[in-house]
Amino acid sequence: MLPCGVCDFLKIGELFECRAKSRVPQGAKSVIVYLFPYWLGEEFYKNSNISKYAVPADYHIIAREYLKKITEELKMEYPENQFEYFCDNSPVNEVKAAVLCGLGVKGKNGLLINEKYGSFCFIGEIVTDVKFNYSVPKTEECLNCGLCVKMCPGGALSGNCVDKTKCLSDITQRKGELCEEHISMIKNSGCVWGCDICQDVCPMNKNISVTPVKEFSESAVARFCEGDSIEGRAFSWRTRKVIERNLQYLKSQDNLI
Ligand code: B12
Repeated sequence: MLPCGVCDFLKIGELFECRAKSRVPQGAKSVIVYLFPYWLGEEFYKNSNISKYAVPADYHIIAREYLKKITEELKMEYPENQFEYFCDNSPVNEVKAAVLCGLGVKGKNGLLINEKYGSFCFIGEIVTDVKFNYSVPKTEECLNCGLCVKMCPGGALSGNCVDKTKCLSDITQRKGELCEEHISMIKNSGCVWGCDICQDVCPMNKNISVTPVKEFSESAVARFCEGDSIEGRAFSWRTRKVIERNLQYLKSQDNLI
């Protein structure tokens, strides 16, 4: 069973500007948030050169399949009401929504940390005009150890927010040639897509459970090599050019590729 909770839509606050915003139901009252854990176990990532979130098949596709099915069932039960599902490309601040739904705490790295699955969870949600019973948010906070802030390679974390311009995950996704500083950040990380450093150092990610989502474990590929297919992978939206450019940066220093 996927971890799930409900929060008051009005508590989400300002919605992100995006195309999906127009799909939010009029008079929305509840956000039903689901977590899609993706941790596969330490062993799995030993030789990996991509971020853990990009190891399984594209989560957008898998999470949306689950959300679509749940939405259809809800529509059958509440034929007079509206239900719309979102994942990532969403007007909803998903970390905030998951916190409000009692699904975990927000770490200093800006991510939702669930008690059982750590921060290695994707977030998806259904917005509806039905008023369901709201879940109770956690009263605890993250451990406040500050390791994520300290170890972030770009100094992107301040403890309150993420400076996207300095976040290595964002840097790996940019198009065109990168500056020397950013190239060396990629080389040092040994990772050609995304970044997990702020999650890997988090003590709340120790002894977490592996994913119950079989679509993630069955599709997992821990490495990206030159010429590999990008179809159905989390990095495909950025085209092969970007990830292969990063691969060349690593190759040029004979790093792990
Ligand atoms: C844009 C984006 C990025 C950008 C910018 C990130 C950022 N935080 O700004 C980049 C490309 C850098 C990125 C990177 C990553 N991302 Co991203 N990203 C998003 C996206 C699409 C929007 C986030 C956003 O713009 N936030 C805006 C800022 C201002 O919000 P904020 O800093 O979190 O919060 C402010 C307020 O909302 C408020 N607030 C926040 N929470 C709460 C809670 C309560 C109760 C209250 C009252 C207030 C409050 O206070 C904050 C300060 O003003 C979300 C999906 C979504 N729709 O939410 C995924 C999402 C956050 N990303 C996700 C992932 C997996 C990642 C990576 C781990 C991928 C990787 N391994 O490389 C990294 C992690 C880097 C990091 N430490 O953030 C997951 C996170 C899952 C989780 N467990 O939390 C999400 C939710 C996508 C998903 N559907 O699963 N991401």
